[in-house]
Amino acid sequence: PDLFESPDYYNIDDLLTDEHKLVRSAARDWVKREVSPIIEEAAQKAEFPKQIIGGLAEIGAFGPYIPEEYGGAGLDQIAYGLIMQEIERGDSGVRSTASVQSSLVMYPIYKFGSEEQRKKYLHKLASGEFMGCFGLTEPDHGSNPGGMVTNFKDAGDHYVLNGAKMWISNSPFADIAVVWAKSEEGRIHGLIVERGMEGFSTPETHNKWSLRASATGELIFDNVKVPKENLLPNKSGLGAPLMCLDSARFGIAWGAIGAAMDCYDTALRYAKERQQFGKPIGAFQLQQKKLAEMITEITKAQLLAWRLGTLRNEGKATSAQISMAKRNNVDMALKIARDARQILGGMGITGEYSIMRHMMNLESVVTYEGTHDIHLLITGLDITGLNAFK
Ligand code: TGC
Ligand code: FAD
Repeated sequence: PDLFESPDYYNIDDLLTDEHKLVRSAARDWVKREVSPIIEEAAQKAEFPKQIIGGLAEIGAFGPYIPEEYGGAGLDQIAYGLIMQEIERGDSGVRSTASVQSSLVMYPIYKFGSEEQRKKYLHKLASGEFMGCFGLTEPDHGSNPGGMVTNFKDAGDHYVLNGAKMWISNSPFADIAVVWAKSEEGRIHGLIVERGMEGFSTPETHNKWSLRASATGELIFDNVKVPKENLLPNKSGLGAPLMCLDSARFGIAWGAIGAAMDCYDTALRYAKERQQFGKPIGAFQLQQKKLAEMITEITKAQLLAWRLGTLRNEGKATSAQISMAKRNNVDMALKIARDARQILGGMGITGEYSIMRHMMNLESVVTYEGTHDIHLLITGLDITGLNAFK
């Protein structure tokens, strides 16, 4: 059965292949069945619902575009985007787990790893037997990861890793961490650090008001001995983690549309049913303005994401184009969540509806993977050639 019930104001479905629609239906069906019924309670309790890991693997959310020979789903970029959209319709925190596993853990191992590393980790990550996390951000280096101080020294048959990472999605339960650290020469490299290595700990970050169903923590390295074969050999420099971010940011540009669609769907239905002053609140111009602007912005975001997907499929999307879509689409979703919350009045602040959870989640999404400001500066640099960062 065609499970698609969602805004498609510009018939964007006509731009999708049958495979895209099939992948989307499977993801949407799974989110409805397995995520929507449990996610509110998980968020209220601030617990990552580990029971959904197997389902995420089954819908191809772990490594959608990683080739099948390495356990991935072997899909194209638009299918990857649609899976992220459907997951984030459920919850941005669940999408975070999938983004990190796919684009920040599997992708660097696939792209920069040795054949042995690919064979050792990728199948297990695709099936969810192993969960991963990505350590770039540090307490004193967020928007400016190039300033990182985490470092490793050559100690003969192994490296010795020291430093700390902060705000790391999945860290409290991850089996492996892809960690970015500087060599003695000051060059950034990726290292695979495994849970259980002596001196490696992952304390959880508590009391978040956002992404409560996603576990966030630190990565602390106190003279951790990392075997030399755990260094990703095929790319170094800040460009390596930034390539991972390009892939994750692309997925987020699609994911945010899912959160926005869920808020819009909920607000539209509510506005048609809720009566005040003798008529549905959807009959008042002020509420129609909100709803009409929402569908306009969702439609623009869908077109941006679809076009970016075709460019990524052709290997032609630039990082700056990805920044524009991430920034626009997350900002769009956050504004829609805020307006949708108002349409629901007092009901909008309760856990009976998903809107307030989306709104709080999106406050993280607008900050992680490059803040709203940073992505604007990337566009600014791209169009002027003048660097306003430093
Ligand atoms: P800059 O001098 O511009 O660049 C350093 C080197 O990297 C190259 N490069 C890229 N390469 C590949 N892809 C890209 N997108 C690239 N962007 C730049 C560049 O050519 C250069 O190469 P080389 O050979 O000349 O050395 O670097 P910068 O230090 O000025 O910083 C640039 C800036 C600010 C844009 C960048 O650092 C940045 O994007 N900052 C934001 C940090 C960020 O996004 N952190 C995210 C952490 S992970 C996360 O949040 C996960 S959330 C969980 C989830 O996804 O759900
Ligand atoms: P800062 O860099 O200190 O920025 C603070 C403010 O200053 C922002 O408004 C920013 O836009 C502004 N600013 C900074 N520099 C400039 C400038 N040059 N010009 C103008 N304004 C500027 N990181 C990981 O590595 N892995 C993860 O899995 C991960 N998961 C995360 C999960 C959550 C829930 C959160 C909240 C964050 C996560 N992050 C992760 C970290 C995230 O990427 C950083 O929070 C983000 O890059 C911003 O860094 P910061 O928080 O240090 O803010």
